[in-house]
Amino acid sequence: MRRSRLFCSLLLVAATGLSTAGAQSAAADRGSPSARHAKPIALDQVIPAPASVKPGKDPYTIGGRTQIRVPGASGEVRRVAGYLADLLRPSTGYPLPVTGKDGRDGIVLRLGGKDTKALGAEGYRLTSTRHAVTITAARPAGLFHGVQTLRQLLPPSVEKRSKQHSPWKVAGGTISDTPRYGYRGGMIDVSRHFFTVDQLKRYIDQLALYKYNKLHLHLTDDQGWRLQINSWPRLASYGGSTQVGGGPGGYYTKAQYREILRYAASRYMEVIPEIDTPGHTQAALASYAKLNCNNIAPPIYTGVEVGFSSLCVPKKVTYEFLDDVFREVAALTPGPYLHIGGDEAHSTSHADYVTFMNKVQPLVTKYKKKVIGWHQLTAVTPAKGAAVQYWGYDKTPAKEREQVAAAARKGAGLILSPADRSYLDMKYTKDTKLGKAWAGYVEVQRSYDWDPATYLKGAPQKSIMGVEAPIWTETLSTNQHLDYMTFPRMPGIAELGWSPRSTHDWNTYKHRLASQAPRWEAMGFDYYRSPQVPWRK
Ligand code: TNX
Repeated sequence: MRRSRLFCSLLLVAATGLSTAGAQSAAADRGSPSARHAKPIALDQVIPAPASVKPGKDPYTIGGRTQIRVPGASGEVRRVAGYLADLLRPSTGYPLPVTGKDGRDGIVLRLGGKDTKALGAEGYRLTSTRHAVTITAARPAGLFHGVQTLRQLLPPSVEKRSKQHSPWKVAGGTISDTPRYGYRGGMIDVSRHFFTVDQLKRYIDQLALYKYNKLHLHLTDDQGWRLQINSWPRLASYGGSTQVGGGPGGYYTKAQYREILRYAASRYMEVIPEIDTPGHTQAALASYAKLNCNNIAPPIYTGVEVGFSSLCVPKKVTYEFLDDVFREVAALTPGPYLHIGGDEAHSTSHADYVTFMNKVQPLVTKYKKKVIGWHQLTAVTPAKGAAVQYWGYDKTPAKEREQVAAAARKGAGLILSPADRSYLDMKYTKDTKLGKAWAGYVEVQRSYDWDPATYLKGAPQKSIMGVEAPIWTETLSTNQHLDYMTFPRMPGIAELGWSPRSTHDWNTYKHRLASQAPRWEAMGFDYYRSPQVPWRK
């Protein structure tokens, strides 16, 4: 009897993640004297590292009478204030009313005003004094990013959804912060394994914590077509009916896709839909016999090989099909980009690939969208305004790299997602049970320690749009799987995209990263306990 009780309480501790929470946060949870006197988190401990930090004197303390002020604010600023209130109310237990009344105390979200121009579309300034924490920005996205910073300045237990007894102090001083790059993307492969709308919302929230602003959805591949297309209904109903391993798969109705977009937009994240072509198309080929050169529909695929399928390049119907798909996807998607894939088309001849891409890019621009393609797209001239996504790794031949750099010199934008740095599905070490290893093992330091500005030799600075962290899901099917591969690498890619190069330093970063763990635990996120990171026991 005794033994089983002990066992139960041990289980409980493990389930709440308290066993590995930082000593400081555990003390904070209990409201112990040491917690009450605990120093607030220093302003420069945030991930991604802020562009500029000036420490001040007294901290601000959120209390039972704190109000969230949005003086004279638009609906959008009120929404950001509401989002902040929803974050803070459960753990603080305070009412934190949102008010339009101006005042010098409380938490103040202020849009526009003098000196905000330089903050740009996404920057913010956070000033903390004894009386108030004020977040100022030129645009609502900046306020949202400022709120993420404020979150990280409060004790980790702020992330719990029940009342905690921490002193809710924010260190005094000023942060002025703007991103290094405008493109900071996360990609999730919903084809190999299907993830529900709620799972995507959870992933969006994880990305938003670290100021990502793009969500690239890999919607189609050999193993599943995941978006309803009215003019070709079997794509989703049949092509979406399974996944790797033969499970039931699934797809998003148009209403569900809009719901994902709406949720992403509420986190200031733009959705980039990908329809992968001409390879990675078995789900489409299986759904419609006429898309195949031999008019025979192959079986739907549930394995994990790549490079065996191709749309039929000579057939007219191929382009009618893509015209229909792009028209419907473009109509659903407010963002400027449509990703057309183009990777690993190993069963399309080079000549066919060139013919295909030259015909298909205009189908995207026709619907007023800009093209993004994986870097193989540089085998042709990318359309005007197009971006190419580099996913090479240390073994990528120099000739291939140079082809991409040359396209960038001619005006193509460049998104960097080197597989041996930013691929979240790569194993950390040989012992990692999940993931793949074709680009090598990617431990946390390797993932963090590179510079987007110099990574691709010969690419001009102005071509570099930013970075992306893709998570491919051949081996990943649950939230726990995603968490384990995402954390702790995803925050590092965020920092490469946001923070000035001058802040880049593994030896200080690894400590900042370690202090994120109690937050992940408070939110119920699993993570890989990398021996490279000095986690607090
Ligand atoms: C390469 S990266 C792929 C994907 C796989 C991934 C697995 C890219 C554009 N294509 O089809 O899922 O590797 O790591």
